[in-house]
Amino acid sequence: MASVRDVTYELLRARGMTTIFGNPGSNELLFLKDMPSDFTYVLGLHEGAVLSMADGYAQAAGQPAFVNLHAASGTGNAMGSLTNSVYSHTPLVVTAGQQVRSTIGQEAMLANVDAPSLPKPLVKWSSEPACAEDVPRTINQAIHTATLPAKGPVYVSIPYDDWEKDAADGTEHLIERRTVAAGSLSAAQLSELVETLDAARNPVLVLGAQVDAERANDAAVDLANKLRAPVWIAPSASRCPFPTRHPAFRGVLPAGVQDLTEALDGHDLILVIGAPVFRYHQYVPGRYLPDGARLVQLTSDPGEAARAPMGTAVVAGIREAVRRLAAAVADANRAPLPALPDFPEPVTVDGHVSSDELFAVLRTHAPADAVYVKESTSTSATFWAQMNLAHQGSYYFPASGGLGFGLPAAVGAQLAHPDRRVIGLIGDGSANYGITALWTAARYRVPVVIVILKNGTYGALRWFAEILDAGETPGLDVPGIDFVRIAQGYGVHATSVSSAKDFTVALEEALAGTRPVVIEVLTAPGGGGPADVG
Ligand code: TZD
Ligand code: CA
Repeated sequence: MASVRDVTYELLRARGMTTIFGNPGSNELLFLKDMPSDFTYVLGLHEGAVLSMADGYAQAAGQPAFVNLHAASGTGNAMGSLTNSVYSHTPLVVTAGQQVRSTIGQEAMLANVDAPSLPKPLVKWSSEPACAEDVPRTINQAIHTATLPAKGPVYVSIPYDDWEKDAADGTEHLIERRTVAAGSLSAAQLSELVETLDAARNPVLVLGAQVDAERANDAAVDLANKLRAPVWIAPSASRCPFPTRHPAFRGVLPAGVQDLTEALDGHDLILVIGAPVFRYHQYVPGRYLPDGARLVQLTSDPGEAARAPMGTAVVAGIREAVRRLAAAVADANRAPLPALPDFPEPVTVDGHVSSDELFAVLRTHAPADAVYVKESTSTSATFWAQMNLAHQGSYYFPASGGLGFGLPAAVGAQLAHPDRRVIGLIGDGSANYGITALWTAARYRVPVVIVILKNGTYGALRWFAEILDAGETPGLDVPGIDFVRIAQGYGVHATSVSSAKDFTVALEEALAGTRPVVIEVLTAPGGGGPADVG
């Protein structure tokens, strides 16, 4: 007779989920017992790092990832990271071990009281199966719920005395079960959109993370080419949906209402694809739309469609919708857009590496298909000005603004991408929230390159303090952190540089090797423009 555990592993294998990210406790050991040899358990030392590693892995692999945490305490530690997974629509099946069923009511040590409520309202769905025999079906429901549109994290709490119980009959149906989403545009909806685009005098495209997540990047380029329309990245986007050196590329829209509206001034049609409308950040009230402009949003998330304050929304799968739109629109009768100007000359600062220099070195020395996970919050303007991102899945960013994503997500993305190099660009403030992922990188020989931009301060907060007129508040600086020794302590090779030349050498050395490397770079404060997290 197969046990609940046997069937669960069979199910995970059938769904391609043979990598498990976790940090165990007594409640999880009977799940981990006799783990089949084709499974890999990736141990993280703190649940925030576990969750963000799984998030980076799931996004880079384009498939759901399985997370196993310890009771309420492990879940609680992971919840800051979970806020990012919500807004990046990362399909994560987060499980947590629960105390033995008969002892939960007594609130025995490490019982997870009212477990399904704990991760709400972050997760799409949350459950604790009513009995042991329902565990495999509940996990199957969790996987399908996480992956059906709009994708997102789900949570299942499992009492540990369930694992060795007999499985229910009929599990073969569970293993074979498939769910598919068929939400595409009807012919009438498509032709209405095409008519709207063809009739526009001066349309603009605003693309979001879903374009990259659903691999619609090439279709978006076809659409921009036929429309001869400029393309912006939606504010706060967590992925890069469009090649950044294409003549149509205009950068990332500012995240204040009035600033964003001004950036789109003069356009009569704003077509937003695969993004919320909009994920504003700094409070700069103003008009939501330029005078005379119409906004149409195409999203695979009904929640994004429902909550936008303006415009029309169409809910559909992005990839197919953009492909069909690109095929159906007329070639616009407008002048082609001229090539972008050359990259700006990087500013230099004595004794430091400016962020432009740092990004220019990456552009010229890292592989063209390198994957960047960026959590350096005051360097966004220089990043977009200096980088040349042309490949799908080249850029990941903490979608909710919760720090602690970048470093572990870079490790997770590298695990998912044996064929591409992953480079984490992490601020000296941000690095601390997920630093324990360095140990996982060392332990599993994950050849990720972590660049720590050390300016000794929370640069983004200095920018915010200025626009909020908050003055010199406490808690703005982080001097005296030695990332070389911290990395070495976790078993990761590390070096510190303070010139662009030394950074180039360190980067080339790291990229030539097959082990994880930390490069601490003494960067100059300022110069990066608006903060992209605050
Ligand atoms: N804690 C968490 C979990 N998320 C946050 N977003 C913050 C605190 C607040 N915060 C920001 O939003 S940006 C920032 C903080 C502390 C500074 C990050 O500093 P950094 O990067 O060194 O990583 P810069 O380039 O110096 O800003
Ligand atoms: Ca900093």
